[in-house]
Amino acid sequence: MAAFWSMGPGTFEVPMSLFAKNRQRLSEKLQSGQIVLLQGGEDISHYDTDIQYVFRQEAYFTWLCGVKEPGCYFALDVKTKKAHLFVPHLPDEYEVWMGKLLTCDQFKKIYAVDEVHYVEELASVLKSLNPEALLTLTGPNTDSGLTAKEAVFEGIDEFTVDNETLFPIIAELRVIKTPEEIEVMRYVCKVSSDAHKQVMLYAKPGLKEYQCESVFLDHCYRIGGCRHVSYTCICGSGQNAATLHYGHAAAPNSKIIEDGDLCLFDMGGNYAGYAADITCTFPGNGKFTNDQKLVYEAVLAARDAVVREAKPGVLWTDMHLTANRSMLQHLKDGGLLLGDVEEMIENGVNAILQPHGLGHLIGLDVHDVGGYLPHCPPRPEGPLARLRTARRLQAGMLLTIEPGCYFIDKLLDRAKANPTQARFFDWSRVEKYRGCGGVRIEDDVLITENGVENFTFVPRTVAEIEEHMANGANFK
Ligand SMILES: [Mn+2]
Repeated sequence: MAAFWSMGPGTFEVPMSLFAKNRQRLSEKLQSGQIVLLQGGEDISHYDTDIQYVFRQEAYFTWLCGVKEPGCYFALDVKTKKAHLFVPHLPDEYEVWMGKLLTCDQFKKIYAVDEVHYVEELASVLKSLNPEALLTLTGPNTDSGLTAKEAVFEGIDEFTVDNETLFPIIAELRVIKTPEEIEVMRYVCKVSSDAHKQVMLYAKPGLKEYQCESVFLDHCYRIGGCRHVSYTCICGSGQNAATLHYGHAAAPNSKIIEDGDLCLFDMGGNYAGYAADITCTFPGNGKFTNDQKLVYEAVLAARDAVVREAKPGVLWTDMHLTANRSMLQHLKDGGLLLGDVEEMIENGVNAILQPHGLGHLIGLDVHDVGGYLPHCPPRPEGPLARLRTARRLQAGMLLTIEPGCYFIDKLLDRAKANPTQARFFDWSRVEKYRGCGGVRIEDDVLITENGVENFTFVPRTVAEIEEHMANGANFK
């Protein structure tokens, strides 16, 4: 029987052939004599205690082999195409606390690899393979500024190590998803979409934001088998909707949802390491006010414009501006903004209302790798510098499309004090929006040969949201 990983009946079966295909794609880019060597993640303790975080595997390691355990290494011999997994040799005593230890043979079957050895055999096994070079992985994460951790082991100095070749190749391969990866993404996006719909049924004034968060977590885990979410849930209601990274430890989604609040909930499940990242904005009481509707539909127009225009060959920077233009035009038609839309963009009005980029690559990392590789357009200067990629779209990329419009006091004050920007706002209207938070609509989409396939299935129009919520807590 073909090997797969799942969380049991009813959850998605991730075939181990997904990872074998990734190895195949990688070895096609490399040369005989090279051996790829990656070191997986380690268990991490809570400070000086003996309590550990639930282990989450490092993403490049997952991409190469799908191995779930900490403390492993993985080698891919390009000449023979053989996959070698190295697992920690745990003491017998371990069985008392952690359960039966797997044998090397069992690991071999579970992960469908050619050879399994203990980590202590790493140097001797690699020596017997007689590589011209070990390719290790290190390079910058352009979102965090941190660096991928290079494999090290005792005895590595006896090998020729090349730590430059691998990174741009493997990062680029991660950008274009295989059909097998696309199916995992489709699943995690569906589970996350359904979880958002449950939240919208449950939400009502008087609840705390985290009670809605818990409905999301429950659905993703209980129904979808997603033990993790991809990032800390952002569940802002009212003014909190304008705090882009709300939900952190000092602001733990604990406000009470008031009648009349908009809820901006940005949450995504994680399955087998693959991430979803979806945002829904809806009225806590189930009915949009006219003012809320204007802003919501401006953001929806931006989303729709990108879904219409995104396709292979198009620049992501152009999609960002397409979204901005649609939103500004809609707000102008609604009387919030004044003047010419192109002039608004020249003067940075778009970045006052939407300080973040249109979206990002998504996959094994929620902000996935490959945004600014050496062969890609560099990070733009000026107002587009916040974009996480400036690439031309290609079929097989997965991205989020997440336009937003926020009423952030600090930015509005700045615009009001700046005559080149202030003239574009009808302040008698805009002032009334202070404190109301904002709107974001975030979909996860696949770029296909013809355009876009949307993996997000949630109520999106005002009518759809109000109709869906009418089946929920507000109207029972
Ligand atoms: Mn996102």
